[in-house]
Amino acid sequence: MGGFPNNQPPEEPRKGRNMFPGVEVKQMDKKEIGTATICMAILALLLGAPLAVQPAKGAADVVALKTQNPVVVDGIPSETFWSQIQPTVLSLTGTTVYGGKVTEMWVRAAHDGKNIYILMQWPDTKESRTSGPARRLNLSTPGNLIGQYHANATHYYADAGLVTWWMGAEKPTVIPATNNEMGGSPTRRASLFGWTASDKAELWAWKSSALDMGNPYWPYAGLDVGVTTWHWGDNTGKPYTMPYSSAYQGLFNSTGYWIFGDGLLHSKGCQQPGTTPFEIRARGVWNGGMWTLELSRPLVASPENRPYTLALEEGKTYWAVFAAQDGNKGEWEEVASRSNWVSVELSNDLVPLEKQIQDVVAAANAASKAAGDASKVAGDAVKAAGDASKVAGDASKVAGDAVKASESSVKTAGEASKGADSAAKNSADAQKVSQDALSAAQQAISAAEDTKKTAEATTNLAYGTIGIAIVAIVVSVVMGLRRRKP
Ligand SMILES: [Ca+2]
Ligand SMILES: [Ca+2]
Repeated sequence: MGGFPNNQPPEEPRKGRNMFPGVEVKQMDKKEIGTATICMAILALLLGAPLAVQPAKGAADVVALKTQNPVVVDGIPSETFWSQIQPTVLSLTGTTVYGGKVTEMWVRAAHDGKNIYILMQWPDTKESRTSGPARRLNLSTPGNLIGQYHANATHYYADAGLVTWWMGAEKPTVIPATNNEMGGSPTRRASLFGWTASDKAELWAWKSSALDMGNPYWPYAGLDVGVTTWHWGDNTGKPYTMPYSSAYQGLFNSTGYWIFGDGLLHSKGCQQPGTTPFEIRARGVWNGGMWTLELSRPLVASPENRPYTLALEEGKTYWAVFAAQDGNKGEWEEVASRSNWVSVELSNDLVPLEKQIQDVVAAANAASKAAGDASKVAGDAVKAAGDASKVAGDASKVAGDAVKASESSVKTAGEASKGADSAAKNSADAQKVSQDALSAAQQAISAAEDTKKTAEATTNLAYGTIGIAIVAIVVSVVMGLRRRKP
């Protein structure tokens, strides 16, 4: 186990030692860290190296910065953004006097607007991925508050990591609780820790056993390797497969504990019918004395799980407990190592490197836009010049046309002038012709008048002749008549 060649976890931590060179470590309840941080900052400035991690803007203990890069929940923090996020070092204490085997934990958080990602790392000298039967000691203790489990080199329990999300709006005042043995009866510890029925929490419980193994080990079920059927609830005996490594998820208060996915596993709590399992993706890798666990969950659960889960929202702060169990040292079920309540903010800020890239891209886009604008202005200028040229061309054409028209006019005028001269000459000729004609006409008239006179004279002469003839005829007749008278 633990054979993940790509995983290069830091060396086993020592108290007060920064496991992440170059990354500023935030440690709760340790005033000296402030001085150390300043020293690191000064050192970084002196070395000319940019600070890899910006101080969190908010006052939250854990600030989940935003990433736009893909995340693989594989227990390997190879995503660049993880190295950009400030780990918070938590001091852990036992949930019973037999707990507290894990004394410190490094927690980082991120989100991408759709899912939250948690990276938990804690020292553990021996990897355990199987659980022997629970051998609980001191059973006379009410609620097993000081419960103890038998463990030795051959009998031990699965190592585990857990997160409790407080579902109330205000900071909780109850004692942190963090395992799947909550609720169920008045003797269980949630009620002994001051929890009431209205104090609710969502629990993510990752165990290094079957749930973690995912491909290529699936299909399998529950917490037992090789089990391929549901073995609790209505689906008992039916086969199911598990799509990926997971943690199990539940809701608890002082009265009970409900695990999502009816029939997923056998639990001392209750199964919650109608809920969907496997909304928590989780994968843990043990290497070199260190567990590295990545977990993720959608910010808003599926509709059927929503009534039992905390709806996470960017920009808001929540309260959580982080815990681990070293099964080799008898930590199991209610015996664990846990933090105090820790505030977790889902920040609007990108991780520093992505912010820098975003700023550079924004600057490049602005420059590109400015260049585009300049290009457009230049284009407009060219177009305006073209328009001006066209106008000038048109003007030139108009001018040319005008010249041409003018020339044509001149020509026309010349021709007109010539025509006028010709006309004048013609007119003069015509006048002469007309005068000649008039003269001829007058002569003709005169001749005609002479002819008329002659004709009149002839006519008169004729009339005279006719008169004479008539007189002659009358005389003849009269004479003739006289001769005939006897
Ligand atoms: Ca990863
Ligand atoms: Ca262990």
